[in-house]
Amino acid sequence: MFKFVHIADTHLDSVILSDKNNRDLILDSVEKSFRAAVNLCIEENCDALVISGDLFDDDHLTFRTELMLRDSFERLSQKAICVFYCLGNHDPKSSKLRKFKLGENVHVFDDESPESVEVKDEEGNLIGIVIGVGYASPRVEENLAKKFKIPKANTDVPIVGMLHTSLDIGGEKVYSPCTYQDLSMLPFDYWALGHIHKTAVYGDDRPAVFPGCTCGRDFGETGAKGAYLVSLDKKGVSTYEFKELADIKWYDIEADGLDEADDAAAMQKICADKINAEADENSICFVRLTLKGQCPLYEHFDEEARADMQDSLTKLTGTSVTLVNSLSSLINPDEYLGDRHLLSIALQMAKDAKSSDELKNEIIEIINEQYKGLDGGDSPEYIQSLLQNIDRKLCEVMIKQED
Ligand SMILES: [Mn+2]
Repeated sequence: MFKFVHIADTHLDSVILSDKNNRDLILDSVEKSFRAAVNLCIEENCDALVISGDLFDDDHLTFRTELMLRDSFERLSQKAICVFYCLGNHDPKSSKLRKFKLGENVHVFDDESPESVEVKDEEGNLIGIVIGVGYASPRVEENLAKKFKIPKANTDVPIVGMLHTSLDIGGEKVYSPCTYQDLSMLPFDYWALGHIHKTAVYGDDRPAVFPGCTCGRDFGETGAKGAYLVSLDKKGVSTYEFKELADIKWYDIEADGLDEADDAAAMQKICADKINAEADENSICFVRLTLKGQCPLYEHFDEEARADMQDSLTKLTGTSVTLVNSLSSLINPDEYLGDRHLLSIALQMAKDAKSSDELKNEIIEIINEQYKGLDGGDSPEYIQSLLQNIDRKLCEVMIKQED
């Protein structure tokens, strides 16, 4: 049996865009999540810790992180647990990261040609084979999965492939793009992948697994974060199980149903209920709550009110709340259509524009002439999004002017 903990994308020493208190808290949690992976290895009597790239965020390495890693690898070494670490796009071989000694028990895959390493138990018996590649530079357009070969060595033991890849999930094709098909063709028992910061599992009995990052650092990294505890047995049962490691959690949620919130207390209750229903009370939670839809408080909900509500929700829910105002007024534009006044004409024009490709093309032409190089500004989708709420905006502006 070959038992290990699989992590990826810890991004130690990341730049955190937050105030100092939160920044310290988040960096602490990122560090704690790595230590938690090490603890899990020791508690579960694992043979290895497998790190599938992006252990570091960039060239920056603090003394604190160096000391933490040395201590962690040393603790693993004392339990005869080895570490396999393949380089990703954030910590490639070309990185200017300050050099430091990792430890005798740490094997780094830093070459784009696959390297095979035998894993032995304390008696010297072969228990597994780890084959991995590492990024030479931050951009790897080549499909590195195609470079892996069927090992000639003893395959009575489980084989683990290590690769940092975007898989075929889309986006830029510079993170060793490959397909699950490329991976599943090889007789490997487990693919330890990294790169996407979400948990994703492909296949069942010989899975390719993204464990996700070990700890979320912003609202783009929501949900439970941690590691996979993997136990591979050629003759018996193999298992793999997600283990939460991070003590902080990020939530990006929306609150609507504010159409009857006619005072601050009513608004506070709806928001607090929404947060309490979602936030994990056993974690330190960061919640971005976007207020959407029609609300009678729309006109009074200015920046000061938003900040007040954000503070009160932070205190009330025990989470760290970031409140985003996307509220709209109670106005129903359809009520003003078909009358003989300026607003009605403007609304009709907006309505026509929404359904007229000709008009959209005309707008695109104007944008191209006047705002050359505007990122995505000339796409029909962008124009459509601009037109989405234009009727409501027209009502707000023109009715206010009439008052
Ligand atoms: Mn990456």
